[in-house]
Amino acid sequence: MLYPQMSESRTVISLDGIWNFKLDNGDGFEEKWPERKLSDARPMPVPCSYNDVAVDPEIRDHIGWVFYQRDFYITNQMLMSRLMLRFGSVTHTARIYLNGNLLCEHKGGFLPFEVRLNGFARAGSNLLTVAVDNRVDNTTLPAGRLVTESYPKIGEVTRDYPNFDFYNYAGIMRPVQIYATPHDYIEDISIQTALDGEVSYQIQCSGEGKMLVFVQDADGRIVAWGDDGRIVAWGDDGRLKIDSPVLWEPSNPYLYTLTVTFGDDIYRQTFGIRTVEVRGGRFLLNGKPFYFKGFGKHEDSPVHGRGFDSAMNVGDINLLKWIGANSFRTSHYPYSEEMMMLCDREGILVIDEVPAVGLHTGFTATGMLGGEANGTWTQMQTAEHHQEVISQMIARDKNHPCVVMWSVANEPASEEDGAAEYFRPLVELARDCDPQHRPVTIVQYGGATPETSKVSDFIDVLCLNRYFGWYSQEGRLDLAEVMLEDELKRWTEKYPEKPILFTEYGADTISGMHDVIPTLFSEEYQEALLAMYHQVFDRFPTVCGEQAWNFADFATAENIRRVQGNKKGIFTRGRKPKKAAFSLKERWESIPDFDYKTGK
Ligand code: GCB
Repeated sequence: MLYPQMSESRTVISLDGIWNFKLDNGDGFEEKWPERKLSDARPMPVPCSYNDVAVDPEIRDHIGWVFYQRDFYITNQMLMSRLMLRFGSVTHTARIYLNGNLLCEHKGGFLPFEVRLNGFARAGSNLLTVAVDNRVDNTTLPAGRLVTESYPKIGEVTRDYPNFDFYNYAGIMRPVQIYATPHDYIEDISIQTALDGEVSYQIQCSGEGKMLVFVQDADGRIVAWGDDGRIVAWGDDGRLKIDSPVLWEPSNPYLYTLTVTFGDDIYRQTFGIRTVEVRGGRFLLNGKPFYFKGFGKHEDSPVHGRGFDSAMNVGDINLLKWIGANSFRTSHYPYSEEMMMLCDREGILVIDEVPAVGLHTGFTATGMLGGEANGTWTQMQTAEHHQEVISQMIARDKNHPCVVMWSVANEPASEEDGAAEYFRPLVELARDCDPQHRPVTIVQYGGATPETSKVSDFIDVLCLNRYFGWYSQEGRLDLAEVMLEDELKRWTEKYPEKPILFTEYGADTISGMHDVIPTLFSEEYQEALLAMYHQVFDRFPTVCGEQAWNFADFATAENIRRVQGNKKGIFTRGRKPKKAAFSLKERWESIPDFDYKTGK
């Protein structure tokens, strides 16, 4: 799926700004709210989560539908083009209405979708209404539990328990755009590269036209020509060769641009020349053993919630560079397309994760769940939607050089009966969807050991989230260390050919809380715990990286394990460093991106 872009043939108009907003009173659809101006509406920024801006518990904790609305003008001339309305993401379910007519419904809160406006939009004023539902249950990703309970005096109360440890922010979270293209247009582009400069491309078009393809380097010089002026219908495949290619690497994220002209349409797709491969227990970038240094992150900040915020994104990338990191995981959902483009440009490697979190009926991280052990794969009704989000994420992100691995889930019940049957087809799907054949992983929690995991045989990299010294052996780093080392030994004995990446390890830490003896929640304990993990990682050659949990403190649902959110950040929610940030900086600045453990 192509990102909307201005070119000689394309126009993009932003619909971001202040929209009207209203909670559904339960009758919004029956009363046909999309047909007229919302009465008693309040202002709501787009893009943004609605929860924190409203300063109103009724809105923050609302369960179910809300309505957004705005009008916009269209000219006669615009109607002559192919006109699309595109949402970067609406969390979690959206119904889009134009002038009262339902245009489309979309499920899944973290990926873009678009709908054609021709035939529905009219010259002049148009009324756009977006209804948004934030409910999560055993059919959604992420998964949750909708529970109705009865209370004395109050009666029935419905609560929606997220089966995941981040606040269930909702709304129109990413940019909304209208874009226009010619009627015969470029629909999709896929690019694959090799280290010798060979570039293969597949172009999908709608209609018929003259095709012209060429590549420019970062200074705009044309360095390779592909097809030159043939008439093609519906698409084209080809190969071209760039002499003396400059490779994309974290220290030099060099980008080329493939320009495609098809009839009157022009689209420019950036790409980097790099390869990714897993071989002999190593993760290879451009054929060299790479060491991941970084974090699991969240799209999370005060006021915006999970809403797109380019200042926050650029600031976070700069903090990653300050601390010596070279990578992050998009825990626990695909991040904005704008963030992916930034990582391409800034040389940050990304593990791209679908929103498959909460696939564990026995999971208790929110302190409120708990369920049937071994019941996950009979209770969850997510398999079909899981396929959708995998193929949509890969279709969206396949050309990004920054993306080096796909994560098909975070901490599912991979030790339970039925896990292999559930996941094997999904891992195969991810492999089939990706023209670049990146490695595929499933991030596994402590309950899935080398002995119990039912998915480790068919994933490429063992991604482990471990909390020895926090959720177990709390306060006893000596015990935590032997447990961690023992488990790592067992993983490496069973899977000597698979690299191991630590995708989570950490401790809740209250910024400003200090102690001479490193006690739980103190800045000193966080620092000591990370140092202990690092010593153990350094004893194992197939540990190919460390991504601490979390980059910054973040909001979660209310529960007794969380004090105004999860405090495992190395930075506070306002991005101030805790003590551990300085020791991480020292360590990571001394670890090279390549050949850390090969002694070269
Ligand atoms: C995990 C989850 C992550 C939580 C973290 C924690 O294993 O993957 O979403 O936030 O633990 O801090 O408990």
